[in-house]
Formats: sequence, C-alpha cells, structure tokens
Amino acid sequence: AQSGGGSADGPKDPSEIIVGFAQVGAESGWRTANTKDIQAAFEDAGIELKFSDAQQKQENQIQAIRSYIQQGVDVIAFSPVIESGWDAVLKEAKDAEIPVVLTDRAIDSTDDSLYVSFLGSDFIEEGKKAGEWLVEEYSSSTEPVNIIQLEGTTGAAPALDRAEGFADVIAADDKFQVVESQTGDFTRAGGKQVTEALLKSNPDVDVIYAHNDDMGLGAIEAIEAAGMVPGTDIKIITVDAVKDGMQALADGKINFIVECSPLLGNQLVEIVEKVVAGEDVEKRIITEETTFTQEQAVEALPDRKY
Ligand code: GYE
Repeated sequence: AQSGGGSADGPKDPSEIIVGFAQVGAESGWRTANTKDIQAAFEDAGIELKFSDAQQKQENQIQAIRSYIQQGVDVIAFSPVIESGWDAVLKEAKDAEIPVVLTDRAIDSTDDSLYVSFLGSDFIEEGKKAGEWLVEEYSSSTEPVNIIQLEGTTGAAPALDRAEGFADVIAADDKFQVVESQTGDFTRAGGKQVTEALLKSNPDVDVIYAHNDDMGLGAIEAIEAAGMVPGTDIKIITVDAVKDGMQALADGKINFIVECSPLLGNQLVEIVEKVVAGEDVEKRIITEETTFTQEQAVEALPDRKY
C-alpha cells in the first residue's frame, strides 16, 4: 500500500509532515475561500503546506506536481483544472511512492490506483438540484422556457457534471430548451462577456443557468446594462453560494443557488494524517450540501463564512 511515512519508530509527528498542494487558480470567490480554508486547516494542524497557484493552466499544475515529487513531500493534494491528461504525472508520483489526494475536482482515468482518495462535491447532483428547481418553478406553464447555460472551464469536472445533471432533469419536459451554452471559465468577467454577446442574439431568454456564482454575477451586470431586471425579466440559477452570490440572491437578482462547499481543509488534513500513518482512507468522500431560495438566503447571510 502507498504510505507517506510511518516507520519502525512509530507514527510521524505532524511537524514532520510536508504536503504539496497544487491549486487551480484564483478564478472565483469559491476558489479563494477554498484556498484560505485549506491553508488555515494545515496551519492549525501544524503541518507544513507547500502551495502553488496554476492560474487555471494544466501545464502549470503538472509542473508543480513534478516539483513536489522532486522535493519528496509526504503527500500531494491537488484540484485538477480539467479532467483528462493526468496519467503520466500521477504515475510518476506513484513510482516515487507519494500518495495523491484529489481535492474538489475529479480526474478522468481508468486507473484508480493513481490516487488514494477523492474529496469533494457530487457535481452531477448539484446540476440535478438546479434542474429540479427550474422544473418546479415552471410547473404550471406550458410555454417554452428558453435557457442560456454559462459553462465552467471547458473539460473541468464541475462544468461537465453540472451540465449533465441539469440536462438529465430538464429532459423530462421539452418546453425546456437550452438555446445557448458557452463557457465563461468560472469567472465574473467571462460570465459578463458571454451574457452580453448572447443577449443580443437571444433577447427572449427566460433563464440563465450559470455553473458558478461568479459567472451569474457577471451575467447580472450584462442584464442590467441591457436595461433588463435580473431575477425578474431573466431568472438566474447558480452554484456555489459564496457571500456575493448569496447577497445577490437575497436582493432578488438571483433566484436559486445550489450550494457547493469550499470548506474542505479539515477533511483534507484528516485524510493526510491517516495516509501518513498508513491507515486506510475512503476512496470517495462526498461533501454535504444544501440549496437556497431568496428567503433562505436572507436568513443564512449573517452567518455565512465565505
Ligand atoms: O464551483 C467554481 C470554481 O471546482 C467546485 O471551481 C469548484 C468550482 C466552483 O471556480 O466557482
């Protein structure tokens, strides 16, 4: 079994453990909250964390992972920017006997011995929750419902899965039509730009489904600039539930948010400690999440941590 340490002298002290974390970037409010939470959790645990920001580029992440392998860290954790293309570098980690933990996003590989655990949300479920709200919202209408989808980063697990879960649910009624679907790369600027362009060719859109809050917030700016009222003229559904998103929901500019928790730090520390001690860890650990309506956002906002 892969193990980052544990010797005849007994378990490693936390202060002897070194973890290398290869983050996606700083593309969204979710991501910055995730980075803060992970850094704080390792600091609290007294475990050294080497941290790198890949600026949403896979090649940078691969470079960071290679450098962690060279430095001989005890555990490598990373949030893969896209799903595909990891086999070679993860094989190098495996050969170096450094266990890898996938944090937040999944990889697409047939070899599940390349990582010890995958901690994060069920993105298909999130997409389904978004679709279920929409189906319920329009349950008494027979008119067509024209939808624009703002996709996350092309090829990223949350973009693929949030599209899939949503599509599965709305397929139940062909009044729901995704008339346009384009990537906004999970950023506010991306969401704004794509919405601006798409509103021109689709002035009669009813709903925008954005794969994260930031793109939804960008869409709000574009809708207002076009002289329409977000949340009323065009309904908006997003995923994440970061503070800015929750504020817009409470203000009536977003209609529904599916929660995706970025607070993975403590669970990641726990996995690292177990792996280093040579204990078994669950192959898949799913984060628990809820959803928010406008009324629920008003109530939840004061206690929102991120
Ligand atoms: O929803 C988005 C971020 O991978 C779950 O990445 C994460 C997503 C999150 O940029 O805001």
